[in-house]
Amino acid sequence: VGYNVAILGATGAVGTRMIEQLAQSSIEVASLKLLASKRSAGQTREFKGRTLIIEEATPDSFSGVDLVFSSAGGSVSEALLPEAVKRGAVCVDNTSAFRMDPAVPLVVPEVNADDLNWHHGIIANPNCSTIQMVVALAPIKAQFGLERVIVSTYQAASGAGQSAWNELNTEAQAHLNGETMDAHILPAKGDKRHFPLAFNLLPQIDVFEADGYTHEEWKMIHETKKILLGDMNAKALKVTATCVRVPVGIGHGETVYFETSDEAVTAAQIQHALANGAGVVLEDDPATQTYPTPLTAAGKRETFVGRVRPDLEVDGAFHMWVVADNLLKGAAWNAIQIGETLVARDLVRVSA
Ligand code: A2P
Ligand code: 11C
Repeated sequence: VGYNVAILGATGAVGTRMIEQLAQSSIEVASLKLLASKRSAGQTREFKGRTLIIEEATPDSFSGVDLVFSSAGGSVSEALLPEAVKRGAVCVDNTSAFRMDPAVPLVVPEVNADDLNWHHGIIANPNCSTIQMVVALAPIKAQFGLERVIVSTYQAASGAGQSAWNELNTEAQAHLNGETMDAHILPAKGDKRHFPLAFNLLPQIDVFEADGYTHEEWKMIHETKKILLGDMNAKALKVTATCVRVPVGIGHGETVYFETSDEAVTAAQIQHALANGAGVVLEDDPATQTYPTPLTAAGKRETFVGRVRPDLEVDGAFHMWVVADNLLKGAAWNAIQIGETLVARDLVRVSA
């Protein structure tokens, strides 16, 4: 009994946490394959007291596998996940490769779990900064309507992968030792120029689009529309984003301005909706300086919200501060939670 599971990208910042979250999940695992590049083949990792050997991922790695969790980069997903589906596996993909495919559900279980019902083998896990924002916005939208969102992000280095996180730590150490900081990865792997993140802020996450927005900002806009309204170009909700990398290891922060459809709604009503929202923890009390931070959110599965207050000039509009562990709710936990939901709804099968 149980499912034959594979984790693709098992050695990465997210893959490592997928192993941990799977071990703690309700999914019954009959067998687990840990897949990565040739570079890591032969290394070992622990799962529930057993030592597993990392294998190089190839199309045939997926023979006999029921459920795949993948976080090895978009091009790896594009090459291997269709092969896995051909072999009968259902894949939960943490990369952006398939998110905007209208035939692929983009799912945050607290928000749109019913979209899992129409999957054809691949389910996309949204971008980390999108996930925590929609978890906080969903209960507000459900009760008071939502017309406009303006978000600014404060994103941790680990969002760009283990190597970017290592780069931040090395730069910080070098700077404190009075040495020059060398940057090779951030702000965006493969872009022309690189800048240190330590003791700095980088207003660029991912590469620039022709319109002057970064691709991360593009994702936050279109993924939010697809998750909340079912259409990546929906006009009924206006969304815009500015994404900034900050010298934090784990935990993305976001300031979110939103306009509801109800001009009479109060901050207390918004706080009540958030306190009862699925996956949300409200930590909001200025009198006791209570609000979430990356350090307090790291290692947790929930999305934390504080600083809820009305806009002083626009009726029905509010500001809030949203924090979550980008590697857990933003990636590994949301993926495993999708897996748990697929199992609970008997959807771990590929249909035409
Ligand atoms: P490897 O460690 O062998 O390079 P991160 O997001 O933290 O940078 O991690 C990326 C993950 O994707 C790692 O597990 C990495 O494995 C894996 N990966 C990178 N390239 C490939 C590939 N061509 N095939 C399979 N896995 C890959
Ligand atoms: C970051 N949000 O912090 C990005 C990483 O689309 O899954 C996640 C990229 C993605 O750099």
